[in-house]
Amino acid sequence: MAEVSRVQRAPDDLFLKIVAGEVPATIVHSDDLVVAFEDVNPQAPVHVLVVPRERYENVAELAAASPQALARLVEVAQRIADERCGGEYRLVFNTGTAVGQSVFHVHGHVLGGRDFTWPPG
Ligand code: D5M
Repeated sequence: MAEVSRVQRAPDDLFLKIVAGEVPATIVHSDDLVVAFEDVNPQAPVHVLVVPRERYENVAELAAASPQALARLVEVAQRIADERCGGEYRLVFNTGTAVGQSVFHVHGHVLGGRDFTWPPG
């Protein structure tokens, strides 16, 4: 597996390149607002990333600029979880390096297919 850069900031936006088809990924959903693909380093049996086609750094920026895209992202996350893990899943938006954000193009992690602990580590 290729080494994944720790931090991806604009203009070197890895997920924009995936959306554009310039970097390969296993795409599981694509529409006019969002694209979903398999995480390259899965943390659970189901680990899909859902991203808006447009670049926003975090979920608050996305909510302010395009609530339609955020709503679609959540709808697609739910659909993936319904199909793959009985609708039980964790939807995670890491915001900031301190909590583990490494790609600064907002993405929802759809995680499921195993038991999770709380609080998260
Ligand atoms: O999550 C960033 C996530 O992005 C992390 O779980 C790995 C994943 N990633 C990194 N590069 C790729 C490629 N090329 N394809 C698929 N998934 C990838 P964060 O919340 O920013 O830490």
